[in-house]
Amino acid sequence: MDGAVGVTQRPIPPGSTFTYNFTIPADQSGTFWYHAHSGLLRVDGLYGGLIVHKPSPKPTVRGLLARADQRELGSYDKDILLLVGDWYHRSADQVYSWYMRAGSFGNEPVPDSLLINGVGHFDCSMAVPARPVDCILRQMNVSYLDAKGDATYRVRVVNTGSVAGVTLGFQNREFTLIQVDNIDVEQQDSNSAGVLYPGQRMDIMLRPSPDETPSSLTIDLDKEYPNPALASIQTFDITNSPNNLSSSIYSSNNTISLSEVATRKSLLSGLPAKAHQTHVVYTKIEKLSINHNVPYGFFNRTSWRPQIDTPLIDIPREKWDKNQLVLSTGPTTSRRLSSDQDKDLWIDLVVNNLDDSGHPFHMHGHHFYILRTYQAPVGWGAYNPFTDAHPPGLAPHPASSSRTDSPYDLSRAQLRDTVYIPSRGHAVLRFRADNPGIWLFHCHIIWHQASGMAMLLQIE
Ligand SMILES: [Cu+2]
Repeated sequence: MDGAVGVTQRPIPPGSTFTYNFTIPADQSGTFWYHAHSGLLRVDGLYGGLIVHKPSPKPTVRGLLARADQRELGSYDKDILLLVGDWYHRSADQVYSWYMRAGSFGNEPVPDSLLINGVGHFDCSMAVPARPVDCILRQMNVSYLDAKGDATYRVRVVNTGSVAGVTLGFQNREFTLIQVDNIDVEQQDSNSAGVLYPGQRMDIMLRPSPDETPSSLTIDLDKEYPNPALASIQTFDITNSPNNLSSSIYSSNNTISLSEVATRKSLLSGLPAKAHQTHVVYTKIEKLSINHNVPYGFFNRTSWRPQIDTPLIDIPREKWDKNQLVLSTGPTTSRRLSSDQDKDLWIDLVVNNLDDSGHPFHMHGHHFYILRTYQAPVGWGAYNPFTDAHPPGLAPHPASSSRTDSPYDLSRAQLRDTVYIPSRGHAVLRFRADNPGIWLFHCHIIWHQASGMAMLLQIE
């Protein structure tokens, strides 16, 4: 019950009720979020946080649930959830109509503003004549982040936005990064971390400020989608401190790069040197004349759209339509070598991004180990392990003649569920196919997802 319309369920009609019933494994906890997976509803605000606490040894005792997390990660005084994302002043349907025409040239619609937990601020005088905003100047006293200076807060950050990555920075406060996409990482101290792309999460422990100096939070929207009318760097006071810090300049030379953060060592121990199966796909936004130069997202030759009304799990495979690109692990009996002692099936998925922009891809149903991401300095940066002797940008392995050695440094693999694949590059993802079903793999930039940048994995 992952909510993927057209794959595992029908859309929930307006005014009706649907109950999601799913079991969370004991080893899965952390910061998640729920959001509509039908059309563009997520953009207009149909989302919220979903926090899973570690099971307590005595779950019947009230209050112990949250404390199980605390014992593991060190104590903290309070949980704070920050749903951070870009925001448009027009409805999602209007924005999408602008994008899905030849005249957009495939340039993604640039956001007008940004929201934290549904609230933002916008300078009315910044609105451009081409896009008038019904705007009233109002002094608001909103506490975006009520984190008093004398306590430690576990701040859970989710990028709930449509297109832009965000970097978070704190002035006069230090934090420890503890989780990325609800997975424990080797802890790191800083006052800034990014880039957090749509769909991704990070958990930090925000420490007390040493001398109760007023502090602030700065959010920096990725410059990939610049809008001259939008202040891409915005500062928010922490607590309703009397000092207005908005004019002060925030800087950090110590920003944690989330794409390089080390997953906690113990979580890498089960990662095998080789996978049983390797699948290779290519993805790109294409403006084809056959589609009147309107941008559509593709995997290989297929642009995904949900099969009308009926989810794939209810349709025999021979009746799936031409918009469904499905990679299948095949029947369980034929999939493993007889010599294989390991009962688990491991899959390598090589995703080549032939596009001029990067894409944050999310896989339903599984976390995956990112063995490698690569961006080509020149050319396409594509990798096909069936035809290429070694991945581009990597020297041939000294012992590659044996063909058993991994070309990847497995000790640096990152366990996540949403990976940013750079432009003209690729990612190699390895995952344990232990969750049977049909799972969507899609770009989390909503305009790309809606225009077809998605495919399916069938785990049998
Ligand atoms: Cu994308």
